Amino acid sequence: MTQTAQLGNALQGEADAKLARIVADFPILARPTSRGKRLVYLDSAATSQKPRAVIQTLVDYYEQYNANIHRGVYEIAARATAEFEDARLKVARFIHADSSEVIWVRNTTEAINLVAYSWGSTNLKAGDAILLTELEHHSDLVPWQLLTARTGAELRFIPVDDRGMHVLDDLDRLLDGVKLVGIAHVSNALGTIAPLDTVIARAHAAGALVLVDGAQGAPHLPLDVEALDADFYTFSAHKMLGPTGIGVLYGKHRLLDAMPPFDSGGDMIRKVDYAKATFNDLPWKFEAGTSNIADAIAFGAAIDYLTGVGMDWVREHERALTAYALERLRELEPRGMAVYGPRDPELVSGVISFNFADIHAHDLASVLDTEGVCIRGGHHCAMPLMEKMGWQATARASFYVYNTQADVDALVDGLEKAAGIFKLGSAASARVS
Ligand code: C6P
Repeated sequence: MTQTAQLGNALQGEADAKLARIVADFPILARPTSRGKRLVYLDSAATSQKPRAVIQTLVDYYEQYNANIHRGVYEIAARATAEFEDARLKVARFIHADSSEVIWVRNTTEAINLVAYSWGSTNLKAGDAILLTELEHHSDLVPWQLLTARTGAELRFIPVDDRGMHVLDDLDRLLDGVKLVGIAHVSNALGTIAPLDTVIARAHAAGALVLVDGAQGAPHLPLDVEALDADFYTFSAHKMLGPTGIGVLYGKHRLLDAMPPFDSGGDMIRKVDYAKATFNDLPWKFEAGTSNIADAIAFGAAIDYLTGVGMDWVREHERALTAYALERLRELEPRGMAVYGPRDPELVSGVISFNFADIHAHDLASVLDTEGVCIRGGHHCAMPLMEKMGWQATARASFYVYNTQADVDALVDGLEKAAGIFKLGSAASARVS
């Protein structure tokens, strides 16, 4: 064996060992399904699994220092406050922001609604426009529909081509009169990575702000909001190894500072009399009422975990897995496999959407479930995109840190089984190519 081949084998061995260690950190992956199958979890775009460290952090909080924050002076209250604010610092470092710019919310959906109400109520009027893309999740569409309906502003869309790639030819014309651009970092339906640098630079040149829906971006791609120059960036902990019920709105300090509160009540005030109130500093101005303390702290543990694994490693692992999956799915093309979205693993992030001949995506998901393989079938909360593309539904496999080539093989085996059940011949044609 040559020295280069030896080095190659050693590196591969190290990579395999790292992946095996990661898989072992997720207790749910070691539990067989009720049919005695290995759990093959390919639905991380919906929600991710949780490593032991995150689960243990929740247990520790409730067993050792459960108390309300920013109020009590006793020991466990002080610890809860310190851990809660420390988790915010971890998030801030993870995305390269200042901790005053990290607002805890329930999830991406709430973060976008916060901006649509708070920023939108004071900054948008009839004659203005909001520009979205045709790839947006309902969470980055419906709040803007409601806002534009309230204000009389216009809603416009950056088109995508039949591979789900943004078409920017008309961008400058589309940006005329636009006050804010809302764009998904990564499409949950097709995996397309948005050309954020171009869109943000041209939006700013046209005087528009940019909100990036990072629900599928922050979990999978290295992120530096300062370098990106996004005005707002939103994400959910549950899609990045953390618990449900906690998420983040990042916003530039001067923008958040100028925005009125969204919710109001305790904790977000500085001084209150019977007639009026003044508000707390950032970030607490936007955090009314008792926060989701335990889940914020456990999100901090998820951030520690991802930092330990390394976000460059996460991206490279998912890129390689996507390349492998695209290759394996190609074997099924003669039987009607149609893969949607950009086919280049450089242009997508860990999501593969497809249809298999005439088998409905829900039927595919049900057959795969009997083999322990979890995928999502449906419209993926992107109904306008589905309609534009002429798809009733798609099947979607999505990857994360704990997925392996064996998981992709299990997916393909399950699809072979579905082909048998639905008696697909070798020359069946795809419903949509
Ligand atoms: N997409 C999926 O299976 P919440 O529910 O607020 O945590 O995230 C909403 C959301 C916003 N934007 C994008 C791009 C998303 O993918 C999601 C959630 C899940 O694709 C559930 S529909």
